[in-house]
Amino acid sequence: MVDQPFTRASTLADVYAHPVGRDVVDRLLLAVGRGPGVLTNPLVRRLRLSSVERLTRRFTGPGLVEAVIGLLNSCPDRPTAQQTDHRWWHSAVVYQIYPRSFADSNGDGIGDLRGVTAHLDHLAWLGVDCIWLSPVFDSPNEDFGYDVRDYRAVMAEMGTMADLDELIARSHDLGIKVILDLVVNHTSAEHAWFQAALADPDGPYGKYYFLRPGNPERPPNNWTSFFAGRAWRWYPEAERWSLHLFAPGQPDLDWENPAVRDEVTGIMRFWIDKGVDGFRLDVINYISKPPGLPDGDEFIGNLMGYTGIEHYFYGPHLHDHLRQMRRDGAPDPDHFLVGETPGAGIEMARLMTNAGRRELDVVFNFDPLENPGRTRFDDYRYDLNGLKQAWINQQQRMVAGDWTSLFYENHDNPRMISKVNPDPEHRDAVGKLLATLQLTMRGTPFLYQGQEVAAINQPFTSRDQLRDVEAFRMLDEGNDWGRVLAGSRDHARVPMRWDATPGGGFSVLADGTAPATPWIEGQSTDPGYSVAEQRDDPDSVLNHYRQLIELRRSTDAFTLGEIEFVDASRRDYWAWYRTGASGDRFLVEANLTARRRPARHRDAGEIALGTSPAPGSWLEPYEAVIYRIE
Ligand code: ISL
Ligand code: CA
Repeated sequence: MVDQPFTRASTLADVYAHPVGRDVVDRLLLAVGRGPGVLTNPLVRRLRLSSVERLTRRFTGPGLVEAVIGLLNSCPDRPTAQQTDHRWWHSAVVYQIYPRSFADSNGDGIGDLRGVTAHLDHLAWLGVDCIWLSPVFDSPNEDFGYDVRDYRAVMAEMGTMADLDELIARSHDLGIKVILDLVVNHTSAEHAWFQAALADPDGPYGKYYFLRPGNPERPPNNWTSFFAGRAWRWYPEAERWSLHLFAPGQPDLDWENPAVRDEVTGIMRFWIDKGVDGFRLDVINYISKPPGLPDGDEFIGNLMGYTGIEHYFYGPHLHDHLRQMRRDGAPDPDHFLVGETPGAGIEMARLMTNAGRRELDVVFNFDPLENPGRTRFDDYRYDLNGLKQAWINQQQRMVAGDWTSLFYENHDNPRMISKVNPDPEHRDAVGKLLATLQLTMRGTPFLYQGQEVAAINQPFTSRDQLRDVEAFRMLDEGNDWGRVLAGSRDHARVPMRWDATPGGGFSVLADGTAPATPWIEGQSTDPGYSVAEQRDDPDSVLNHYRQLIELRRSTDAFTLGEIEFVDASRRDYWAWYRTGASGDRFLVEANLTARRRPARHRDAGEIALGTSPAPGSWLEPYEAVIYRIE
């Protein structure tokens, strides 16, 4: 039975019946390019963990089964299913802004808050309901704001607190909510807390972090960083190792310390009192680390790419901490809490977000972003059948009180059009297809700046065109250029293109003087893909996004409406019904490939919105069409 403690005598069926066990098995299968189907085989399900270890010991080593048993026995929680009230964020379209690359109002080549405010009319015109700002707090910018030096001060390059107050007020005037990016798994090493910790490692602030005495030649464990290299930095002045899952300048906070938790909930209340409508919580599933910080299993580390990840991607007190953030930091259910949770699966997501749990509202599940067995550093063509399988699986497992985010892009990932098909001939069709899938699926869509104008990856040719600490550390660690280029976060961080002028209107100075060179330069400047050019073209990707959002707003079918997939087993093709409580009913059908294929529902009803100028008995390459069912 699932509620007995797990032992080596437990079967794979027992493991799979545990929410976290199911996610872990699915994740391990994904990593080796397999789907969950193998767990339907009764012979496989009856296997005891001891047999699994004997069968796989040759290449998994001794630690995998022990790691799974330990993880499952530390997670007693079971999912809830509690109906919830309709909140604004169930129906919202969210737009992520990376302010550094959105718009520069003072000509220093760095995007800023006044630049965002100057373009809120674009977002209101597009029809988005909420903006998520990537970090704007004071930071030395080793990781462009994801290394916070002061949580209650605005980064100098971004502007002033008055500018942020103005942005929030103007957004609210336009009916647009504002959520801020809150990075509290770690701070910058320049944060006053960390400086105080180094000055007095055994004092109160020393306990805010993971500072460990020891031999300067040997870190306390074998964990590696997401930015290449080991996850420890030695500070001779303090004679201490400091844990950093990310860059060396991003020391991890110790959330087992109640003082840290109180600091965070205080920061949340400070920004909510200033009118902020919620937070996107950076790598929030990493905040609970197990006592003793045990070594990571080598096999898991090699498979997942990061040694030690099994110990913290879903730590023992994660839910306690999330519940405290909700209770003490953002108690109003209309304050939207979005968890960035790399590595967390569907069951873990439900345990973090079901309404009955009083933790978060939605999380980002990254699994659909790559095809099974792939990472963003693999240069491959993304097969949209993979998205179809992942989203259908997720939708069919959601119960009352569950909700999900829907996204393809953000400031950490390459552009989805380039992943699906980089052929310029298909750029618009793929852009409109992706827009249709994302904006008619069931969940809260998160658009990333540039996605609405069919932004694509950049043909970077050398390291000096890049700016991202992750890319630099990967190159320094010997990763080849092709891998770094394929997955570089810089693709998504080049300046927004507002018009057809040479600089794309990114830096606009009131007095017309020439602005500074942008902090990073875009390499692809093909005509027709700036906001102004797309706005003027009724057939543009931008106008398709606007029409989709307008259609979404006109009915309850695409927000809270039920979803029912049809022809789900038909490869390269995807169709579903959306039916609102109002009785509004639509059918979406899409061709997931560059090859024409038969349309199957042309007679479903009149076309509410389509991507082909002359819909016939065939679906054109990447054609997506929405029929209104009478
Ligand atoms: O997806 C990942 C690991 O599975 C990483 O690529 C990614 O860094 C991870 O999602 C965490 O990203 C967030 O935290 C980082 C910051 O650099 C990213 O920009 C942020 O989105 C550290 O704060
Ligand atoms: Ca600026």
